Amino acid sequence: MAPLRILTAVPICDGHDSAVSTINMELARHGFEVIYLGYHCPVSTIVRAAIQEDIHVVGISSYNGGHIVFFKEVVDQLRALGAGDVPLFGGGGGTITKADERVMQRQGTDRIFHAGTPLDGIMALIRKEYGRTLKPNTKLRGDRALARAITLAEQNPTHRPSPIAHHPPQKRTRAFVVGVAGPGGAGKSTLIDELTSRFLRQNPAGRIAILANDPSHPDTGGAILGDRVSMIYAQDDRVFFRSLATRGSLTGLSAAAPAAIEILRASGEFDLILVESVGIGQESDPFGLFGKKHRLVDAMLFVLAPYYGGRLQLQKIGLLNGADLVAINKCDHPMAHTARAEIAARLAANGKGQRLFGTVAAKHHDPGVDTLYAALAELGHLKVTPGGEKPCQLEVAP
Ligand code: B12
Ligand SMILES: Nc1nc2c(ncn2[C@@H]2O[C@H](COP(=O)(O)OP(=O)(O)OP(=O)(O)O)[C@@H](O)[C@H]2O)c(=O)[nH]1
Ligand SMILES: [Mg+2]
Repeated sequence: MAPLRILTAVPICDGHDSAVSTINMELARHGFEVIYLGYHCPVSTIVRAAIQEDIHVVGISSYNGGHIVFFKEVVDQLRALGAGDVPLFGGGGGTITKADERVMQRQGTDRIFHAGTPLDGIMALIRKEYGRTLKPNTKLRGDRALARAITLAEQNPTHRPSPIAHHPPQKRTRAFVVGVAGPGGAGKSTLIDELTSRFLRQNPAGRIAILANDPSHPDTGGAILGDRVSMIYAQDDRVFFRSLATRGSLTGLSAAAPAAIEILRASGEFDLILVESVGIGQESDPFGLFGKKHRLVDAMLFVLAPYYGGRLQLQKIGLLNGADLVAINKCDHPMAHTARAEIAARLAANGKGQRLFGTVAAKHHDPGVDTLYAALAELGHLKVTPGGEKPCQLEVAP
């Protein structure tokens, strides 16, 4: 059976994330895949993620005292969106009493794990009660149908389910597919979120899909799929976001990623599909840029931070030969100036007209990200609302 996928979150107006972090680590250690949303999460964010991630169960860690109302709202919204079969459990130490639990169960919550419950017991119960194989279901509609098609691809990466049968598109859009790769922690997810904000502003009716690959732990098979935590703008109904664990694939992508891209393309729903690789090093070619296998994407954005080492390390990064766009992110770092000069020289030596950008993804409205988005939109012939973004001078010509 494929690993259980669990969505965890802390409710809005609650910053107690220490308990859920412990639970997340324990879940991963027991071979579960955890999609973590972080703290201060509104109900709508949790419900949207539950649907798009096609998880087995939602787990909420709540300490702010609002659990009776909050859990009920999650159940109600899941039901309203045709996902009433998705179970919900939670914990909150001594703040959720046994009497509260009884009320919550009547309102649709499955169970509460109270203070003092041993972690091993929690894990064993989750495996026993919530482990099941998610099956094809022709009754599913919209994002849920799309999400289930990707789940089936994860179960059998060589099988190509027909998403159209499940998900008749309202319109037929030709998607521009961009691979986003780079070392772990360079800011890929943060940058994707900022690019998403520009897409949403400039395409008032368009949709964007994000496929975020994260590594499975080689020892346990579990995974913390944490790319959603870096996302602010991507918490929007016009964004379809799916996290994929690599499950032993060493390419930098889940083995199901090619099928997932195909499913998203074939749905006709999306103008832009961004595929984030796991944090990768010097020898990967996740998107098949160099001709040994089928090329998965229409363009590739390589993201790196200024502290990559030195010139020699740059020479070793093969993807710098194939990237269409290169972003030096974290340009607020003191080494950014040197990095720009070194990378510009590296790209100039390639002689392929690759474009280099300096970005600070951690800053909203960063002009470097504006310029990068403009270049991406131009490459993909994406709609750009006039006046949406002002040009800026940060681009470095290689
Ligand atoms: C640590 C802590 C903090 C830390 C938080 C650090 C962090 N990043 O999480 C700090 C010091 C920052 C803090 C701050 C505050 N805290 Co505080 N905090 C606690 C404390 C001591 C422990 C909570 C905890 O992490 N427990 C560890 C977990 C692992 O164990 P557990 O709670 O027993 O949970 C078990 C199960 O429920 C289960 N579980 C829990 N969650 C989940 C989720 C899933 C999916 C699953 C499967 C299982 C599960 O796991 C455990 C297994 O045994 C509690 C008191 C207490 N003893 O519970 C107060 C407590 C929660 N805090 C409280 C308060 C009031 C606050 C503040 C508002 C204080 C203030 N005035 O500033 C702030 C608010 C912060 C914010 N932004 O939200 C109150 C809440 C009262 C209420 N709701 O009515 C408590 C109860 C203290 C009290 N008695 O007054 N707090
Ligand atoms: N100072 C600074 N920090 C940034 C910038 N962009 C992202 N970060 C921070 O860098 C950390 C990693 O960012 P992510 O977006 O998660 O990086 P990632 O490349 O997606 O990471 P993986 O998916 O784990 O490989 C986060 O704490 C971000 O807030 C930036 O421009 N400047
Ligand atoms: Mg990431």
